[in-house]
Amino acid sequence: NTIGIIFDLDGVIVDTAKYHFLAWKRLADDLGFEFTEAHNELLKGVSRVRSLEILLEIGKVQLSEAEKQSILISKNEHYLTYITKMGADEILPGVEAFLDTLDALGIQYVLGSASKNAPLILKQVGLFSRFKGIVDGNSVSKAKPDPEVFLIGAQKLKLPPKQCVVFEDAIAGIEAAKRANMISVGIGDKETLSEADYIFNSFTEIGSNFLQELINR
Ligand code: B16
Ligand code: MG
Repeated sequence: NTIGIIFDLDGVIVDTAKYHFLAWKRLADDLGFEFTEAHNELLKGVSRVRSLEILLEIGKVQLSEAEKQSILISKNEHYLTYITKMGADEILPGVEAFLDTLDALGIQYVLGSASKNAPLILKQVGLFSRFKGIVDGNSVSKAKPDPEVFLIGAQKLKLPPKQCVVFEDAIAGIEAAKRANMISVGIGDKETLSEADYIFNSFTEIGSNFLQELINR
């Protein structure tokens, strides 16, 4: 069976969660409440607008629409100061070797991320041109766990959903893959991602026969 791969970005290809954290924390400091790394877990895989809603719930702060818009702009400005300093050394372990294997086997892959900054980040780390297509926060109207992002990814791969394999680090992303009727591979904590069809701590853990196993499914 021909398979195609859809990669999430943050937490799978690169760890940009630490930069999202620094940017949101600065805003929380300005608003006068504490924002911790544990709180930041709730924002993984979630859209920028929804992230702000969660942040304001944590701080029990209510803002006008205009104030929210201005915070969203500042947040992204802070975030961009970190992103524009990124380089290839921030690609997560095993990712490039895995892409090399996909290329060697002729398996195509696209990006399926909630981030509006996804193209910039991929260019910063030098991976942009390797992807057959990019589906990001600019091209979807419904955020994960809605399957929209991955269904558009399947169209770019020109494959039916059941032949698509999604690599995700967030619970919302695994749920989106399931709702899209795709095979899901969790990258990260076994307990957190227990709903995934397969789970690995990182790409370095993926054995050489795994892709063949997916093809034979
Ligand atoms: P932006 P992913 C997601 O990326 C992040 O995990 C999430 O924390 C962030 O809020 C979202 O992108 C939106 O990012 O502000 O750059 O549009 O995991 O879907 O690749
Ligand atoms: Mg992610």
